[in-house]
Amino acid sequence: MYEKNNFKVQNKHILHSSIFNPTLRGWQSIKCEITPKNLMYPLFIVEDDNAVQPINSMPGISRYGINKLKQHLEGIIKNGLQSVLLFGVIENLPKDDVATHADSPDNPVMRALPKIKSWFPNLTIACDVCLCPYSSHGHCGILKPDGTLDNTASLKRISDVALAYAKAGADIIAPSDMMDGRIGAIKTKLVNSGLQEKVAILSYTAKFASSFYGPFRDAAKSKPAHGDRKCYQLPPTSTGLAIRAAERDITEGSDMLMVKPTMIYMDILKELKEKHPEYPMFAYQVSGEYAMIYHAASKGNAELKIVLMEVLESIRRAGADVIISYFTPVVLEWLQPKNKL
Ligand code: PB1
Repeated sequence: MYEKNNFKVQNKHILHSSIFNPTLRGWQSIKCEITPKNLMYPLFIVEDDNAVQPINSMPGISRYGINKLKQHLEGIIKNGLQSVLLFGVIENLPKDDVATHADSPDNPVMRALPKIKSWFPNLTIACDVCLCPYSSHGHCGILKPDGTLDNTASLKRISDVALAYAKAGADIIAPSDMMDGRIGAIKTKLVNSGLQEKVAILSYTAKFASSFYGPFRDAAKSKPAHGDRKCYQLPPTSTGLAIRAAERDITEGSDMLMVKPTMIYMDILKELKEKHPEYPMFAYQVSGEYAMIYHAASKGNAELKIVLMEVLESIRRAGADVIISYFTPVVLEWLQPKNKL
């Protein structure tokens, strides 16, 4: 206890002694650190092998053809990139009701996998598995004739696609479809193919029917042709379903969990990490979050490096072990010793 201008401050209420220099402040936030292993980089791959297509809705992000991927990734890998998440985008291949080209030999992800593996053997490759980029109706599963979701048919199709990516070289299968039981269906096919020890599953566990996916749907040409995804993505207001989804996916064999989006779902992130501390928890900073931060900075309303590091460290504080972020390349550049804050 000490007197300060006649106001008594209890010794344990003296906080300034813990934060008066960067080292002391750093010790207060060790679990929030951002290092290369805490980042996963989403990548859009198109059919045209020589294409680089800037995405209007996501300034600074492009779709890449296979022949442009190596050059794009080399510098980022030199800066420490450890993992990527691949999304295929088709423009000329036909889209049909069963998403035939989700796993056809012409699929850009199917063709890119062996090449990326040979170029960068130490890079961990996750593949998003979903039907929406390849289906004529733009939904994430197979539909019944009445236009509602056929969960059973969807499980078969999605697990087939997952197995195809696994056989083509994927290290991680990341099903973003949100069908009930897809983790079990995928795990069963991996086990039956003898791949259960070589391919991990990263479940999009608590993935909400968010309004923050617009730029991605533009980038991946994956907007639903009719209706919305509220019958299979979680209601933004439901914590209970997020908890149940985590229990379900863990029971069915998922190796890692995810919450998506992030900034407005930090309560869910914290709750699921506290309930399942033994599972790596991923947080997907989605396209709408990317665009929001990017435009705020480009309009001069925020200093990108300071705002983005605050956002990423806060996502870590809330419980994320890995953040899936389109900003990964620029953050890895900032983390280089020559550029340390
Ligand atoms: O960055 C993003 O917005 C991610 C969008 C995400 C990709 N996994 C899905 C959201 C959606 O479009 O509904 C794609 C669904 N398979």
